[in-house]
Amino acid sequence: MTDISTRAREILERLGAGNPFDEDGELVARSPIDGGVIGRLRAHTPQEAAAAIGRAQEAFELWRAVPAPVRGRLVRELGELLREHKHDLGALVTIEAGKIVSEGLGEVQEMIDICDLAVGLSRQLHGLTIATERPGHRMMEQWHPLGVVGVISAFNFPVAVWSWNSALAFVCGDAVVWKPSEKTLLTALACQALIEEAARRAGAPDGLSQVLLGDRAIGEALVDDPRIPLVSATGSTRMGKEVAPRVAARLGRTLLELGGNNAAIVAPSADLDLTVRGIVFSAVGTAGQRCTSLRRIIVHESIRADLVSRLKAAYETLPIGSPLETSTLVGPLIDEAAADAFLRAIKRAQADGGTLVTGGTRADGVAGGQYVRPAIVDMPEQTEIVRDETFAPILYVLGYRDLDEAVGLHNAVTQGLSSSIFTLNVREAETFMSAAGSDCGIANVNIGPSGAEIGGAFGGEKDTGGGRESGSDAWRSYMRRATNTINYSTELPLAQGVEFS
Ligand code: UN1
Repeated sequence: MTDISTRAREILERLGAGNPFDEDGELVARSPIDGGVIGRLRAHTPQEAAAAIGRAQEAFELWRAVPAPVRGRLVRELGELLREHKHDLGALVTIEAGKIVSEGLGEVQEMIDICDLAVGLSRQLHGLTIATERPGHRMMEQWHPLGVVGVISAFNFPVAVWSWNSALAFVCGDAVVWKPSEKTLLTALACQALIEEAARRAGAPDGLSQVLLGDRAIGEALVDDPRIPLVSATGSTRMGKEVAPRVAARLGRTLLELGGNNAAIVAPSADLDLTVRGIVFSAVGTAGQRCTSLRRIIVHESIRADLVSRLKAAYETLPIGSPLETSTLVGPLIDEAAADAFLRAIKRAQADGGTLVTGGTRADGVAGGQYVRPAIVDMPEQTEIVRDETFAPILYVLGYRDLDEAVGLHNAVTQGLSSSIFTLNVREAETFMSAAGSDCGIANVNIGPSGAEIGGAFGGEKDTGGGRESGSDAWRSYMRRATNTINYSTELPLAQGVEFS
């Protein structure tokens, strides 16, 4: 057994997940750090999935009767456990997803943050009172628990995305059945162990949170089950385009977070030191494997050469290697397919006339892992490969002459998750954030497109799915709205002036 495998097993033990391994299991838990096997796990069958949904449904019926502020206790306990185990869970994220130590810890912090938000929210699930046209009447809205929420999540945020959905779903009175990525099974089991402990402490019903390990068949079990009114799915646009019509065919709801191909406009007035730091974090953080990763720079021609040379210099000092080393800034890609896609995309960009400024090759790292040098490719125009999302650290550079052209290039892709502009010019900043500017769900000024905090609603437009998770009023997706009209008079006036006597 490798050191990494031993370490993962020790962490699972400490987090209360025991020894979940089964030598005959169909699923393989690996670490992208060295590509090594940590252990095998058994997949759930579709029959087991159906039974789990049934148990979640029963738990939901008990849970929805618990007052929301009391439900908040479950999430408070989860937040406490996450604080206590932040170091271990963060390390497991590093081992299983390949994130550097700081980003593994950051992901757990994001979970703690959403728990804090959800606990407060448990006392703030509010509806409106609306003026009625009828005397002696009152009209109002109530938000009720929705049911069992199906969560399908991706490898790149293996624990935070579950928590964004679950923390809100639990305070909203729902149950959650989760299908994590097949690439991040252990972090999912760790979260499940923590939420089960939180449920014991809070006296929440058994079965409120379930995790189902498996492939497509398990995803389909969630997508097609009429007992699941909401499927929240994070992953590729291709996956979302399969999930959405199937859930819609049974008139279920979806909340989709699909891919991204995010850009930053760099205007002539930009503070270039700050801009370079913002760009490098967003383009290279998580080895370019965030939905929010920066993949396109649209820079004013007057500063293009200067920006590119500063970025090249910064890229060439990036420490690449094992994400367990605290000095590393670029860890491995998740698997060989990701590295192949990276190398293929660079070849295509070069064939389109792009100039490889730096990187774009395999890098030394830990034997068995897929390490690459983050790439900058200066492009003559926004060709198809630039408009495609390659989930890897490639940064395409495009030039512009006026802001209209920049916004045009910015919006000329099918994706619409996150975006940013670097400028000290208030007209440009406000134009970029206006309705005529960025068409994304997130539009930032003087920070990159990644690294959103949980207080805002998170999600995108167009091919990125239209869903909104985490902060603001995203909680409403996890509840159903009832409009109530109450007559406290002795008359029965009808709306719209209808007479019926
Ligand atoms: C994702 O990549 O799926 O804004 C989520 C960010 C993180 C979340 C990214 N807070 O980069």
